[in-house]
Amino acid sequence: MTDTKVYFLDGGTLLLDGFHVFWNQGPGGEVRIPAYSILIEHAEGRFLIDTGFDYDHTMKYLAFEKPTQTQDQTMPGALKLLGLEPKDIDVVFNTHFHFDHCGGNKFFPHAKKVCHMAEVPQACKPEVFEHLGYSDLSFSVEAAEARGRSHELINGQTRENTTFEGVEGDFELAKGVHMIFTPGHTVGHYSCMVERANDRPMMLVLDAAYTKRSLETLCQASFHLDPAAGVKSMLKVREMAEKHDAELFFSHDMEAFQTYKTGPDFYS
Ligand code: 5PN
Ligand code: ZN
Ligand code: ZN
Repeated sequence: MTDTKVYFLDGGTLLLDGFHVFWNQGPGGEVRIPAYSILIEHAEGRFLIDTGFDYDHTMKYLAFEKPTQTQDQTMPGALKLLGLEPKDIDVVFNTHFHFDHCGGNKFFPHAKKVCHMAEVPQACKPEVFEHLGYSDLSFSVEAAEARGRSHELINGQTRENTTFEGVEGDFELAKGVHMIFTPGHTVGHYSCMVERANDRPMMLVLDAAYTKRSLETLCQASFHLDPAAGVKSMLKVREMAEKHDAELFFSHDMEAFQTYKTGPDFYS
């Protein structure tokens, strides 16, 4: 039995105002944040958690975020650094459908797709203030049709190859890969804790807390559905991380990300 390996797939950067990263706290000003996906190589298969942003989509709908993405930071490019191709991925799990987490789904028509059962319906009919977050609909024929954007499906997506298995609550995606339901940021957001054979578990906080400071001060991003639920989810992540002595990894913290292993380097 092979030990589980965790790879961070660098997906480039986006620019946000400090008041978006730290809701009602700031300080304001330009903050460049990383975006990444996570590959879990497991005895039960290759699991990809999120798929980053699509550069062209971001330039079309969110050009003010001044995206940067090299070839090596595209989904196929990042996998190639590990000697892999999109077809090598067995399961894609989307923590939520914000554009910076599902832009590369189009490269995985063959993979099994899993997400919270309420996320696709929410992407089909988001709250008015969620439209920009749920702007990349290339992950789902159902969502693109519901939003009148079927013309953006140019990668051979079909209902069949963009259908998700819906899950709810806390569950194990594979042995030792614990999906933790952390709603608030979105209706069906998940964080993930991965057990390792010879080291502390990894707590992948995802967008429940963009940065280390966010979790420490319970300050969520301004992009959220339910801020009170978001605070509860941050407390849940803190408690679980403490209980299991887990190492914390944040979704959009440039200072922290610069210390993470990326490319062919992995955690095990
Ligand atoms: C990086 C980023 N930019 C904008 C939005 C948004 O409107 O909802 C989520 C989000 C982002 O993660
Ligand atoms: Zn998000
Ligand atoms: Zn995000």
